[in-house]
Amino acid sequence: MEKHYVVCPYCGAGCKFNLLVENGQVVGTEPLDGVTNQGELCLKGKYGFDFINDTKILTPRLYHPMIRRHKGDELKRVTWDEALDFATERLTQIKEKYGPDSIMLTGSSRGPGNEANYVMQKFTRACVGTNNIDNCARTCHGPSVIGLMDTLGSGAMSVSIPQMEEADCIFLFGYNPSVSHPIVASRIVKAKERGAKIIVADPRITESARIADIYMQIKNGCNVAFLNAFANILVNENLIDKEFIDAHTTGFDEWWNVIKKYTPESVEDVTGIDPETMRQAARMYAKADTSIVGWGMGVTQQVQGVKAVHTIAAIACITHQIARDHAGVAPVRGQNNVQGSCDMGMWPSLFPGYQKVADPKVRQKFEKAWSLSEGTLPGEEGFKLTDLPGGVKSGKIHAFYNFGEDPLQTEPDSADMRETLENLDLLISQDIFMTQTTALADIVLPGTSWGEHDGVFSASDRTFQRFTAAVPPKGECRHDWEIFSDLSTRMGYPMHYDNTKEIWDEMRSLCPNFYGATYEKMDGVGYAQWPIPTDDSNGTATMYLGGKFNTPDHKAILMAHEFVKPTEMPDTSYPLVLCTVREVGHYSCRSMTGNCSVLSMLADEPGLVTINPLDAEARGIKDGEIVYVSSRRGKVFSRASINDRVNKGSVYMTYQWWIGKCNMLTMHQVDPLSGTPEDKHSACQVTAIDDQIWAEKSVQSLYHDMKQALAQDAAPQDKVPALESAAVKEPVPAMV
Ligand SMILES: Nc1nc2c(c(=O)[nH]1)N[C@H]1C(S)=C(S)[C@@H](COP(=O)(O)OP(=O)(O)OC[C@H]3O[C@@H](n4cnc5c(=O)[nH]c(N)nc54)[C@H](O)[C@@H]3O)O[C@H]1N2
Ligand SMILES: Nc1nc2c(c(=O)[nH]1)N[C@H]1C(S)=C(S)[C@@H](COP(=O)(O)OP(=O)(O)OC[C@H]3O[C@@H](n4cnc5c(=O)[nH]c(N)nc54)[C@H](O)[C@@H]3O)O[C@H]1N2
Ligand code: SF4
Ligand SMILES: [Mo]
Repeated sequence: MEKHYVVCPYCGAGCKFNLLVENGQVVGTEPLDGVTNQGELCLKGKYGFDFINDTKILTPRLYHPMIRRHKGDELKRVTWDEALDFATERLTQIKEKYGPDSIMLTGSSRGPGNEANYVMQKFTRACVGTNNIDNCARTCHGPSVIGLMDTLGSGAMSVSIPQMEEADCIFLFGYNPSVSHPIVASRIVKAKERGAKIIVADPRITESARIADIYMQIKNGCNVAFLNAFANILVNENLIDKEFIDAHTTGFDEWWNVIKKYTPESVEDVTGIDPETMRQAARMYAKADTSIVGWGMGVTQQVQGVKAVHTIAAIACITHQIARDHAGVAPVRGQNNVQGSCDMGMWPSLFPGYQKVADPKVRQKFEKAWSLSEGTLPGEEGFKLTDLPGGVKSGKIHAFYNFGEDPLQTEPDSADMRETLENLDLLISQDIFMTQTTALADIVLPGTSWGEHDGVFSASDRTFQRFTAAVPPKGECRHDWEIFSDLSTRMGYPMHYDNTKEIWDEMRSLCPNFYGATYEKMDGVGYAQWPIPTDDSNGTATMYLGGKFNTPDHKAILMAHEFVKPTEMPDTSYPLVLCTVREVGHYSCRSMTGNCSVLSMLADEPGLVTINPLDAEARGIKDGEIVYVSSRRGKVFSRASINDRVNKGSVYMTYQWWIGKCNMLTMHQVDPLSGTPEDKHSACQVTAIDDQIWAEKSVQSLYHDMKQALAQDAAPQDKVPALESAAVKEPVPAMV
């Protein structure tokens, strides 16, 4: 049996393991002693591998390039030459007619790795000539990156994942690690066993809430009010470090001018938290020797996402629970390589290594390295991923190159997103599976999968780790970085690399903070944690040691904001809050987990809508029944899961499902400071369905039809047998 070391392609915990290969097929996994996982794996790491083998459980792998020459044509299998020549012709036409900024691209935070993303952003900037490049961090921890850069000077976790086990207090705010990052959750359990205090603030009673010393069941959408009150207690009870504030921060007086009004009593209506409980939590956090505050989508997918992050940073700074080992801020990044996409400059204002496109000196450096004449690289910030719908409507964006994302499943307001994608002059999709987005593409480019290529991923805590190919590429699939280099060359900007190491070495030569992260250092279970300017260590576990922040004067900037309510509050038509969260066994658009034999058995369509027993009873809904969930944007089937661990007045859906697609219901309303959608808060209604037999059949037939349509798109020449449709006696919700 062959063994090849990899880093997990699911969450950002960065677990290392071997892929076990027999007769050219991946047959299993074996945990390794990686720096973050130390021999442990969660169920996705253990069982999430066989999608590589093209199980066709959900959708087929893409094996060959395809194009549709004219809108409305069927996708047709073509050679690589035909596909890339067609892409060259269409992109060049659009660039000449509407300018380079009419083309938008997005990087992939999943399987491809840092090298492919580096090459894609180089193609975007040097060949297309635009900064319109982004990645799914926009819908995710974008507010953490921006909020922390504003206040501390760097957008990443200030501590490392292993340090979470060593802290004396862990405060989890809008973050559910037992589902999202099980190996981080296991470290939190170990910290608890060691005697650490756990504080949780979340509207749902999560697994972490069950082991918490203080659990606060906050109201949905109250974050800035809650954090302001928490900060208010810290100052009023003198739980702050005045010396640290004076020496290492600026703006305290203006900050306090806002915060001083927010006593816990004054916002109790908004937060739902008894002031005395909040006081105890504030004391616990501030008085512990070392505290880490961890947060997730409960903070960022809100209209005040960046503002909440500013306040969290301020709380850590005024208590000096930062800039020391085991004390700091932990926005634990979601996707396995979303930290990496940001590291590689898949961001409309940043080159690789967080170097600003607006800085002429930085542009000159990249122009020289990329053999461009001076003044060629654009200096204006490009479009964000969530600018796509507006950009297409206003005629500013004409082409979209989608690399390893599935916006039709994962962006809000799917009906509007479908219209956006259909109205583009050109949609290119480069994926490993036939996804809903790829099915709409004019050009489909099949990349090799994780397991079939080499590269480096960045874990959530800035740890670079290498992963290697276990099996050869399937069909005609090519490495993502080869596809970009070939296309760029055809478009007149030649690029050639022989392997990922060449790309990596070019990248680190241009990024001072990554320079010491050599391939040699990252062999096997080796790793490199940035900042790592030189080659003589494994890098930096704790940032800002001694209070030296990455701002121009090395001082943290304290920022405070007034609380504003979420955009769409419940009313008589839509009386419930819809909050969208995660499914433990499935991952994002589920193209990968849905094709794994073990994981696909854990949960299936139409997914669940979790509802409090009182809300279910008021609607005559029984546990396990199919129901309708509707909002101003649409109506879908889901299955009721009655559970008193969710608060009354709110329901929770996961975003993995096609039939029970919560993004049919969410709205395209974003945090103006980051462009991040307000996925955690919109208004909805849940209604019972009398005829359950009809509802079950409708779900099955819709699901079957979608699977069949995607299989047909992936292999237009193969006929897929039809299944008898359910008798439809009333129109079923429209699917997109
Ligand atoms: N199994 C699995 N794991 C995953 C993923 C997956 O799809 N499946 N996705 C990955 C990705 S991309 C990411 S970004 C991470 C995300 O990981 P998390 O950040 O844990 O994501 P969520 O579960 O969406 O939201 C976290 C919590 O926010 C709470 N919340 C909701 N509204 C509010 C509020 O107003 N205030 C506060 N304070 N809390 C609130 C929710 O109840 C939820 O428990 O997970 C990663 N891990
Ligand atoms: N309602 C709601 N919506 C949400 C969220 C929510 O909480 N609620 N969360 C948001 C968050 S935090 C995130 S991060 C986004 C995630 O949104 P996406 O990034 O769209 O989701 P993924 O499933 O990670 O998409 C990865 C795609 O890359 C493909 N892929 C994997 N490996 C490779 C490879 O090696 N090469 C190529 N070319 N393709 C590859 C996969 O098949 C898949 O189609 O979803 C967001 N959407
Ligand atoms: S915790 Fe995350 S990185 Fe680790 S095995 Fe599970 S999904 Fe993979
Ligand atoms: Mo994410």
